[in-house]
Amino acid sequence: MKKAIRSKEAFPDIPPIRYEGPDSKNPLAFKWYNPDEIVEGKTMKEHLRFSVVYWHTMRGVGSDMFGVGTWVRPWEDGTNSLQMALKRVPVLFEFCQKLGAPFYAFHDRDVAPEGRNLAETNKNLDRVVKELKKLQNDTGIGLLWGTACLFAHPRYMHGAATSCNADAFAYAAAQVKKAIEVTHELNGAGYVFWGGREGYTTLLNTDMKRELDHLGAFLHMAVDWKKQIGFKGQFYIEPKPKEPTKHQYDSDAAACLNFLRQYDLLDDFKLNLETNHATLAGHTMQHELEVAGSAGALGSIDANTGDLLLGWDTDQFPTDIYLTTQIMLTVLKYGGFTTGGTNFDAKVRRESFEPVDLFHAHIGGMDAFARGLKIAAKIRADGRLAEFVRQRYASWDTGIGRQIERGEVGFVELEKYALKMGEVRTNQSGRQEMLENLINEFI
Ligand code: XUL
Ligand code: CO
Repeated sequence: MKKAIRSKEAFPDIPPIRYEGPDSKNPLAFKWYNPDEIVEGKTMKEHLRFSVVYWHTMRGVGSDMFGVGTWVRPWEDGTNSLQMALKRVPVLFEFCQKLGAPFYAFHDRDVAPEGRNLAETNKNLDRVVKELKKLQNDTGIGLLWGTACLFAHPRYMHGAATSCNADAFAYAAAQVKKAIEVTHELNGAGYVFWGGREGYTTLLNTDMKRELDHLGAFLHMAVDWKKQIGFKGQFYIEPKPKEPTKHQYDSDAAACLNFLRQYDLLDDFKLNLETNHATLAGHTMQHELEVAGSAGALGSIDANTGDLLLGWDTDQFPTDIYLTTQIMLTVLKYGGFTTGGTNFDAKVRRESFEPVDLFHAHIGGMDAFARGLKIAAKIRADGRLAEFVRQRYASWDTGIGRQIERGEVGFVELEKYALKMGEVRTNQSGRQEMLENLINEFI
């Protein structure tokens, strides 16, 4: 741990969070996340690559559709000024440092306020980026990914890259150009495109084909710019089916992959998958990870969880060990994170209004993922689950199965084979219940 980053701390009563093991009763200690512990040949820190988000943790206020903010943040002065933006930077780094989170993520407008025009806005951003860079260097904490907020300002009410208004498209292009530049300046490991309003609220007023063509063109411009400035970070698309729009074009992993393929962008993008977005799409997170992983596009995750009894994006901190086990099983299966990480796109509840709640929330999420990682590694070392799946497909390893997979036979040969074979031999039971019991042996 490097030196404390300033004399006047934002969280003076909170010590650096340490690993104390499963028997600890200290709520401000890790029970499972032991950063230097080796799992499958890498430290937990290297596997999980935890990241804190600027938007919820630094800019959230605890408001909802029915009420104003409730969160007490003593360092805030109540303004969205450049001065306040600068004062907020060391708070974020103190938080990450005390928590032991190696990364953070932001939208351009989370870190710096808009000015009277784009030039002034860019100047504000440059000023704050200078500060972010300084504190990154002082603390060793890095930027997991940057992104542009293309959904909050009224100019984007109809969308940004998919707006009916060409001027809005142009403004968004200028904004993303700058956001990629500052992400590059901060040595970001990636850059995310989440299409907040890239969708529609009614098809009565929407030319879907034209909007999708524009989105494809926009992303090509972003790829061109990335290459031109030499930014080596990974581009991601973050799927979400709805909210704030009724339908978002990047609705789920499969829709994103299809879009990227259709517009010849597959080589330049991976996916950043968020649990609550998966559930809003009617999928499990494991499904989304599997769809991305099997296409070679599993990039990063936004770690949170929804409430299945509520139909919206509650962005709660993940605490369900079964969920984190499933996530880590799939992440490990596809080789683990490289540029990506476990980014807590999650917020404390409106009633959890004290600064210390930010620590409880992140500690819980980190411990849940550490536990999921350890359980997943044990299931993999045990090997019974993988062996069951391998056995289930054994008919493809020899004989006619192998010939089909190798493309050596077509309908004519298969008809001949079926006529000779008689009835299909019964295969093994799917054993779902047995496998569910097997997973529970490890939890
Ligand atoms: C919104 C969401 C975004 C993205 C970044 O649901 O997840 O915060 O992660 O724009
Ligand atoms: Co997200």
